[in-house]
Amino acid sequence: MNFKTLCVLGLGYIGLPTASTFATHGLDVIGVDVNPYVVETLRNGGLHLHEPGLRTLVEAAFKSGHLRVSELPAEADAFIIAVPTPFFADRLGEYEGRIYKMADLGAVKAAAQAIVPYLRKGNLVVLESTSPPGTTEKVVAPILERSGLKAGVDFYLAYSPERVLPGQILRELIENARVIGGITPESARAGRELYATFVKGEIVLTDATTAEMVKLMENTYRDVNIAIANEFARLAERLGVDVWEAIALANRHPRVKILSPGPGVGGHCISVDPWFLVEAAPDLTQLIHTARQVNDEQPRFVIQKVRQVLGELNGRHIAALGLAYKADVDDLRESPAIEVIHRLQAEGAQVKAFEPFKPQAQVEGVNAVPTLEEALEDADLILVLVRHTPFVRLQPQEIARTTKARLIVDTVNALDRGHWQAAGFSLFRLGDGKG
Ligand code: SAJ
Repeated sequence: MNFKTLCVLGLGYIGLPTASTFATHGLDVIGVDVNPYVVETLRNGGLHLHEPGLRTLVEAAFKSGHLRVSELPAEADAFIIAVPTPFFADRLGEYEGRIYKMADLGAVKAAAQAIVPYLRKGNLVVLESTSPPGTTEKVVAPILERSGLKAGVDFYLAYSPERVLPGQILRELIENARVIGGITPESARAGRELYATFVKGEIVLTDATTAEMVKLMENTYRDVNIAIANEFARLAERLGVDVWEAIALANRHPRVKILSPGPGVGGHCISVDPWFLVEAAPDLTQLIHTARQVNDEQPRFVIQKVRQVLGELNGRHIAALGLAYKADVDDLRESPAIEVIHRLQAEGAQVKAFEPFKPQAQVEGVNAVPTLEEALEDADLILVLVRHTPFVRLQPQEIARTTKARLIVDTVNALDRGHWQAAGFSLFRLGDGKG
């Protein structure tokens, strides 16, 4: 095994940085995407997604002469599949009256099929897409075997989850520990040889299904922990307690680390992946299922809070601060902030939203404005939905001069209550039952 050429299928948030990093480490990489817009944009020196440092990395990869992009795969020593695994929008599962979402493996199957004509003896194929347990062995292997070659005998096949945090992808890609699960031990070892090209974190080998499960466990663990934080916030409001204070105090216990409540769980990972475990065994996953429901319902509690502060919402003007799914990123996918805005509008509120990391954002059904001033113009209430650093740094005196609004609902504990009250604002925080 000595991997000199690599074909990466899927040039999204994971595939593109991965392809580029392999290229800058000397492998000849062909990056493949079925979306002609992605391929065209990259060929013309553009970038179809935003991630700190990615532009520099992609430019370096092209400059090295080791990266090219195409709509079709080509022969290579190794293949990496890094395509999305969303859930079906229109197909739901049901177990004892409880509805769950189901994984759509269409893109994984299509990518595996696309490799078949180019697969040769001795090649390595790695699936990186987050997938239900068993996908590598039961879904990907049979498709690749249409080539006439046998998985684990004629070619190596492994699963290796990406664990990088959006906003810190480039650093984490290299530094994080990497789990590689082979359908045979030799396949796992082949995977290690490939990733050792650039991974500085520890590389740990296991079997493919364990590696798939590990990835899902990581994100499910986080989802369940955020759900309990959100439930604590609801409880605190009812019981006259400030949840932010209570969490800070509880976290002084050496073995307690409660996460932060907020307007809900967004993004394309944590709000999706736990469903893969529910789908795998709906009879065994009540806690996981409930946590998903708790987090999905969180926008409703934000509306309730705004209604408490503002009264009737119909015709009232609200400045919504933040559209991204979490702090300091420009990614709007599955964003609870957008869900909150839609719900406010459904109740007749007039919402103007400002997203500092994507001031030109265009979101269906959302009036996104390019400046904070415009959002604040005729607002009756300021609603902070994302804990972006620029919001944490806002100066209350300055804002007091920009807007007539004196009511603030802060869903993410971004603003210091003392400072804002001193400047004449009434600040209400999600989860703060004290005021
Ligand atoms: N959130 C809270 N409270 C918190 C932490 C997060 O409400 O205390 C919300 C965020 O605002 C956001 C959502 O949860 O809406 C998810 O954000 P995140 O930062 O927890 O995670 P992601 O989705 O950006 O990235 C996760 C990471 N997984 C884990 O931390 C276990 C990352 O390492 C994975 O690689 C990524 O999912 C993925 O691709 O699966």
